[in-house]
Amino acid sequence: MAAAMSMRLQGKTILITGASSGIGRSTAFEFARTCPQNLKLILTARRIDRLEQIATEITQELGPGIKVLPIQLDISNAEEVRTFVDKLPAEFKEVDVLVNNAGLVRGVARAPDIVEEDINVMFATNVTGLIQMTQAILPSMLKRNNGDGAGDIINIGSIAGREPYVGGGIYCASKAAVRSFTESLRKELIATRIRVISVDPGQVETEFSVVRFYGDQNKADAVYAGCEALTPDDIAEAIVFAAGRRENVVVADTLLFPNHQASATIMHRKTS
Ligand code: NDP
Ligand code: 8X3
Repeated sequence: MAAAMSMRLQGKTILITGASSGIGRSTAFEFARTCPQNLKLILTARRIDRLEQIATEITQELGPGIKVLPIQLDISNAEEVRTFVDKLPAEFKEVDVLVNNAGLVRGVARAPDIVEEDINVMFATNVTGLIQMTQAILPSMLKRNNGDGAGDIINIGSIAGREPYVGGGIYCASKAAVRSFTESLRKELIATRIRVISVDPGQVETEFSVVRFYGDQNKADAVYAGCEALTPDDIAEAIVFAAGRRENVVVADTLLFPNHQASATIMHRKTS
């Protein structure tokens, strides 16, 4: 299977948003390790220093078969997203796989105490940013294959988009919006060969909770206490698996839990 996947990914250009950390970073490495012979990776996020470091590490580990282009991009900035494709160098312009991964949660406040800035940032990043990036890349995917279209759009949702929980009013709503947009898009593109793929993780230990608690590492650690969360590599494997299927196979919907999790709020915690 690994050899077939590698063959199918050969020569592709993969664009990953939110590649500076967590799931996005792991996805960059997983693509590179799966197809080290010939692949182009466009890595985007706001922290360009991180992206440059990841690009260096990928090149050191896997050699010249992987071309990595780190680009600073704030996906919540509509103007940056709008002008993004035009600024890509010619050899990276034709994106084959878009991994819409950038996203964040801020706070655990409940209505009516949710900070307006947090509401705006979550929707601008998780929803509007994802939609606008998709709209920026889609036209070139639609032109391929004699007008039949080709390419993969992989949207990272969440269990939170399926099951709203207390203290997640805005984040859950944003991920429900991603789920709804993803399903509309798959239906809208049904006459094309573009695959619309959804990967919904449960609990994954990344910088996600540190961001949620505004940098408070102790509060973030408490989220995972007594649990064995998924690693970002676990999600990256699912993403690359989906992109590496035979062209006629669409991994439309995926939900990944760690073994102790059965819903957004049902976790078994070990007390030692
Ligand atoms: P991390 O915080 O580790 O990574 C988030 C990534 O998103 C970073 O690379 C960050 O880069 C990027 N990002 C955030 N805001 C922006 C922005 N405005 N513009 C561009 N990039 C941005 O968290 P995860 O890896 O866990 O999160 C990745 C995705 O997975 C998110 O969509 C999240 O909602 C989803 N998810 C996470 C789960 C978890 O338990 N961890 C579970 C389910 C879903 P930078 O700060 O450099 O811009
Ligand atoms: C992240 C999972 O349940 O912590 O999307 O919100 S959850």
